[in-house]
Amino acid sequence: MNIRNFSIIAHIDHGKSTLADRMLELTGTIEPRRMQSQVLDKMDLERERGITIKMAPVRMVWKYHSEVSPKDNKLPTGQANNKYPASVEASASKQVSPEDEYVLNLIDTPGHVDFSYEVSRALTAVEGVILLVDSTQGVEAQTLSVLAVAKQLNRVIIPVVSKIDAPHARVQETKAELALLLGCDESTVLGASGKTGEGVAEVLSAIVERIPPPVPDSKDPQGLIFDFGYSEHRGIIVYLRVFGGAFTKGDRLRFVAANADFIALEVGVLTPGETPRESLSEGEIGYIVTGIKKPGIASVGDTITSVKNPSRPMHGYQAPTPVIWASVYPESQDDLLLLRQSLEKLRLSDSSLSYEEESSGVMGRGFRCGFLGMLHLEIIIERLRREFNLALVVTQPTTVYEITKMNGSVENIYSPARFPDDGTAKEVREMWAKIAIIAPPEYIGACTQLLYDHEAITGDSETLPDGKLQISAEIPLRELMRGFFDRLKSVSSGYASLSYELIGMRAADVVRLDVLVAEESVPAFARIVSRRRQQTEAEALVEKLEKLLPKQMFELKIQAKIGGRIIASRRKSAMRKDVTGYLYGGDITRKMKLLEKQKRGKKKMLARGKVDIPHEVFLKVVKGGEE
Ligand SMILES: Nc1nc2c(ncn2[C@@H]2O[C@H](COP(=O)(O)OP(=O)(O)OP(=O)(O)O)[C@@H](O)[C@H]2O)c(=O)[nH]1
Ligand SMILES: [Mg+2]
Repeated sequence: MNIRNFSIIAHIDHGKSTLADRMLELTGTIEPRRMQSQVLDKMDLERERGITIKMAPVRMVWKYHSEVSPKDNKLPTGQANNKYPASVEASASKQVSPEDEYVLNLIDTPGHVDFSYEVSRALTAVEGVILLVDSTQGVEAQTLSVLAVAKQLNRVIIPVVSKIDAPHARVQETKAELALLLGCDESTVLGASGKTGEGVAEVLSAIVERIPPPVPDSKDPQGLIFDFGYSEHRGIIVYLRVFGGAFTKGDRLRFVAANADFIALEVGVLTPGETPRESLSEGEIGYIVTGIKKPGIASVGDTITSVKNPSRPMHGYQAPTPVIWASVYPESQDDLLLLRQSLEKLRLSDSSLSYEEESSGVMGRGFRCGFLGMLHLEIIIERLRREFNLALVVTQPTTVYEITKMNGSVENIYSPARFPDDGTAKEVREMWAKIAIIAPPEYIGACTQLLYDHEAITGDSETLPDGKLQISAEIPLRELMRGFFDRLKSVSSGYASLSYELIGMRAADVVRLDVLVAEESVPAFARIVSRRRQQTEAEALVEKLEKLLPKQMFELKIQAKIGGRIIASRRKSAMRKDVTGYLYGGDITRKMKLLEKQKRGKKKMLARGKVDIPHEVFLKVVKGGEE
């Protein structure tokens, strides 16, 4: 069997999934009547938002003819600009016969920065990548960061310029830019349109010619788990790349790290739906149904082998680092068990989700969850709601703070409510990130201002081949998560792009801001804010709450408190419900009675001081994340 394994990587929206559509069509993998746009984006949320969230493996069969191969396949490495020596090599072409059938295993990846963990996992399963650059946009920040991952793993890179049909496409310029970036000859950069299908056959041929076939790593069965899913009936389904031997239905297999055995209930390939096969052999990408229903056994990066002929474990993955945490509580404590089960299940299809149980006085019991970014948080919460029908309260997300107490003990704090506000901390440290922004020169002023507003330390900048500027800076992660992405997009009319990596803990100048509604502290609204912005944050927050909270039967006091002192407050006037409106006629005593009753009711509520804060208000305060 001739096999080529590859992944498509790019900045968000550069056309990966649409290019994959045309490949699936051209190879006859999906019948035309079942074709739809971005067919690999299967989740409702992916389709609604028009973005890929999860990587998607798919197997295609391509009848290769040497005539459709790109004119110039001789890929010299390290030319003129040798800053990015690319591993672009026509290494496979020697082994290609002029006409043959090839199994092409494609893994489509997400472009959003929150999901870069998906990219790094996908790339461990393949020998080469298609690096797409949108010809209407040029190289953007994530282009550089996904390229860096591909280079680190030493993958063969096929540079392709996408959307060549678009009216504003700058095909030649983008090709030149990409060639400079990779240090390769411009003639080796391909062009394709996922809309018209132009150039797609050439890309498929280049995959056959330039990407090397898989080389077996071991004689004994050896598979690397790069993802897994869960089915109510069949338990955990692992997605794996086979690096040695074969896996056959009915085999007794083993998760090496977890040291757990199971029988392969089914093995198969993804086309893109699950298609059972007798076995999966070396070089292939496919799935195995394990029947295991217990959480905590399957993990990405683990090796699968056979019990009879075990192979050595493969080099796995680094565990993902959550960058923000938020508490998730069921609206009704009756749903606590359901929430726990739902999180367990989600964890089985999203290995980057982490959580632990916690309890808070007012909110009851819930879970402290770690996410890879704001979008990841949003997606998980939305999935909990939709797929498990849960009504939830989610607290203001926060980054981690490392607190050194006066007595020298050190504690990591993931929740504002646990952050000391009484001066017991000797030192507070927080995570910082290194970021790269790429933007056209006319937006650099606005970007620099934004960096300043977010407490960043701006570093070098350099001009890229197409005239855009790349600025590097260091910024507290807290400030990056405070709507930085959205603001950057808005100040640059969408032209600036951003990538980031974590660089370590540094001293933080932050304070805890508490919110009181009707004189009662609402821990879910507590947040940790920069001292520099404490007053503006406090004022904006009470103003926002004044707008969002529904009127009560009494005047509602909304206050912000820092270190025991109220620093901002608002009052929301009471609602006056006309309880006598439906009465007509002259019975004045009846009217008086009703009004009296209303007054008593108000008093009672006031005494209880209890305000039911609607779910949407919690959401809006969380989602806005800032004022
Ligand atoms: N004109 C034109 N538009 C395209 C082409 N390919 C994709 N698009 C459009 O570009 C947008 C993004 O396309 P996707 O294929 O979802 O991009 P993606 O790279 O998969 O995005 P993520 O997975 O979220 O990173 C969609 O609106 C597509 O219709 C193309 O070849 N030509
Ligand atoms: Mg996509």
